[in-house]
Amino acid sequence: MNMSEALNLKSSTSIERSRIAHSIGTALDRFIKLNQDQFQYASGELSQLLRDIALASKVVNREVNKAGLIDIMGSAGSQNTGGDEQQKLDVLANIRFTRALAKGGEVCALVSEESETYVDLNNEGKYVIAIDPLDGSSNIDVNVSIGTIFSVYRRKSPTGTPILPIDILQKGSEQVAAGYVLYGSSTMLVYTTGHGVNGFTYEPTLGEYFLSHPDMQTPEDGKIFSINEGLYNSFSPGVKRYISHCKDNFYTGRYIGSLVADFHRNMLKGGVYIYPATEKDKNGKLRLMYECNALAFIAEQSGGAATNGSVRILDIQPERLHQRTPFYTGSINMVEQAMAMNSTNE
Ligand code: FDP
Repeated sequence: MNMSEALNLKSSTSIERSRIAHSIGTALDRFIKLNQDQFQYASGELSQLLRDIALASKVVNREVNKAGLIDIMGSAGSQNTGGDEQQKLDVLANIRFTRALAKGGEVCALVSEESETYVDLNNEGKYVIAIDPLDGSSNIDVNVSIGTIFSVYRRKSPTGTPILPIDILQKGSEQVAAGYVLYGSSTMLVYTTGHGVNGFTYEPTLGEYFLSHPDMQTPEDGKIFSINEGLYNSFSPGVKRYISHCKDNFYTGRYIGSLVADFHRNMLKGGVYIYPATEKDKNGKLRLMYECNALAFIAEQSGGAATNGSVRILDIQPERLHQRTPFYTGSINMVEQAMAMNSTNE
């Protein structure tokens, strides 16, 4: 009998692996550190910034989970830049993210759905953030999934100088990182730095995100179409044609009305999400800088697509902070088909 047989080492390892300890994915902090070198300007600040966002999202997650138990549901009695009624949790989430990013020091300016102008944070910071702190807010009071969406840009002007419009109004193609947090049946953080998309699930008892969805891929095709059909009468003939195409082919209609949740489901299962121009909103409803750009970057990084119906979202030059855009995103073949039907005249 050799030494390891005598000590029964083999069997103790196999028992531990197979029966006792199910392996869990790499912790987010560790994953960020391990992959820091992928980022061309690697100096640790972007990594720290992503950690700041993750930390703030844990605080927001705690608050979202307490909704109903303490007085944080319902209207805050104010309106945001788009004239939408602000919910208390919208305001709270905005404060949490702004504070975390201000404390971190890596961000010089923050663009948020909840603030009219950009927020000046720290002139020494190298990054600009565009964020929707709590998206899908009309779903807060009814316990339906909501999300946070963020885009990260490198500032163009030298650090230590005042922020310029060129720092803020950057095209989506200039994002250096983007992601979202989905506060759903479990809470997930999904992000990209331009090297694929990875998803992390929050383990509340350990207070940490763990890699659960490595290298996420949007299927090239799908059978789900997500659109607010209540607005059907105000859609263009092209969009109506595409909806008929979906129905003729017995696709499944799924629309939560929380962009992050609809996007996430379609990325996992294959599908298309469309918020088109309507008679009332000629540029659609969604915001280019803090909703569509981040999701477009993630869509492309996972093999999907994102356009405004004719132009790639990431190529649109923003002219205003709160600019809206029609949004078509999801499985590449479905987005292309919807665009083709859009371009055909009545
Ligand atoms: P909400 O107004 O609830 O914040 O971003 C805005 C958004 O939600 C998206 O999350 C959602 O997909 C969309 O609007 C829903 O709009 P409709 O109610 O017009 O369908």
